[in-house]
Formats: sequence, structure tokens, C-alpha cells
Amino acid sequence: QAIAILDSGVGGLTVVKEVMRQLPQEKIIYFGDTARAPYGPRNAEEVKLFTTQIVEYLIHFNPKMIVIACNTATAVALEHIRTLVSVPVIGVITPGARAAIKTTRSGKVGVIGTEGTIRSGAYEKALRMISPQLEIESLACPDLVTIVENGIFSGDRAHNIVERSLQPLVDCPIDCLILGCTHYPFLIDEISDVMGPNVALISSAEETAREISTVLYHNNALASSNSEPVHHFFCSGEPVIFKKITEAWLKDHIYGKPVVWQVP
Ligand code: DGN
Repeated sequence: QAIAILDSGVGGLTVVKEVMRQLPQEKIIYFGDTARAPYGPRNAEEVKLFTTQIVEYLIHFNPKMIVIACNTATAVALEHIRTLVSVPVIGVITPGARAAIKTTRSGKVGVIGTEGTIRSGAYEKALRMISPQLEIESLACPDLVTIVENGIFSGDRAHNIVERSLQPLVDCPIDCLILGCTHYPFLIDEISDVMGPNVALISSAEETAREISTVLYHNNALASSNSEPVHHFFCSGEPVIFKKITEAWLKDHIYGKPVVWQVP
């Protein structure tokens, strides 16, 4: 049985990479809804509907758990999806919030995400639930998803867009910044350049992979260490760029290994 991981596009691959690193024996079925990305500017009902449709599709593969590797979808659909399926479902917001709380020393935390994620207030809620005293600066950075979906992760164009998007946060006295969109770790070098060395960048991928491992362990569902997983990658849109980005990002983890590509 596989772990099903979904996102609006290639962003969830940042979680996939971490799962492949921490749990190399696990089989992954990934779905990137590239035909309908970005989700950020869409209203909550629409994102909830798309997430439901993807889960209804993935459930036919009988996954052992579902990971909503998209902050925008986690913010509005996680609880709903949990009522639909009988396997464990996790999102990326609580793990991201937890990682930030472990990291901050000053208690001043920044959050960047899509318009949908920032509008939902889901990070503020998750952060304050664990640590009510935190000071939180939130900022929507919608342009970053567009460049990542086009495979632009570095160079002048990426740098200029990252710099312009993060401008309102540059002089804020935060000591850590949550990358509250799974697309953003693709741009981590540019983001780090703009924010400087005193701001720790938090990607929820690592903590999410750890949570996956914990859930599977408690359900006695971890794959045996000698299993040879075959990974499946689906995208709903044009597959050429998706495949190129996936191969470049996951490189050594999938190179020479059996991988199935499909457009549903
Ligand atoms: N990767 C998604 C997220 O974490 O919010 C969504 C990006 C998008 O579709 N705008």
C-alpha cells in the first residue's frame, strides 16, 4: 500500500523528497493538479471541491494514508477530507507551525503563503494553539507559485520576484519565517538571500515526513525495510514540464528506479 500525497501542482514534491529521504522503503502515489493550479487565488469552496475530487480519485489506489501537501488545501479541506475516508489524513500546517515553535528564540515569527492560506488565518490559529504569546507577521506571496510552476527557481527573474514579494517582511524583527506554501522550498536559496542569515527558514516538509512516519508506526503500517517501492506520479495538466521538474527535484531518489507517469 502506498502513501498518497497531493498538491495543486509541483509544490507537494518538496514533501515527497523528504518522505523519500526519511522513509525510502515507502511507495508514493503523487497527484499534482497542474491543470487547475494555482489554488491560492481560488475561493475556499472551490479548493475544497478540487481536494475532494483528487482524494476520491486517489482512494481507488487503496492508499494507507493521505497527505494534503498543500497549505491552501489543508487550510480549508483537511477536516472535511477526514470525514470522507477511513485512512489517516494529515496536512502540512500543524507540522509547519510545530517546526517554527521549536526554532524561534525571540517569539517573533513570519509566515508567507498563498492568498488563500493567509486569508484563512490557519497558521495564526495553529501557532497560537501551541504558543499563545507569539508575535506573527503574515504575508501573501502569490507570485512565487507561478514561477515555480514554470520551473524558474533561480536567476535574475526569480531573485527579483522573491525580493519584491518579501519586501514588507525584510525589516520586520522576526527570527524565523515559515514557508507556508509547499512550492516555496524550491526558491529557498533566493528567499534566504533576501531575508539574510538571521532569519531561519522553516519548511514543513521535514516535520510532515516525521509525522507520516509516526502515524504509520502507530498503525503498524510502515513498509518493510527491504521493499523496493515503485512510485506513481500523476498530473492533471500538461505533463512535460511536470515531469521535468519532478525528475530534477527528486533526482537521486528516483534516478534508475521504476517510476510510473500518468495523466488521469
Ligand atoms: N502548494 C500549495 C500550498 O502549499 O499552498 C498551493 C500553491 C497554489 O496552488 N497557489
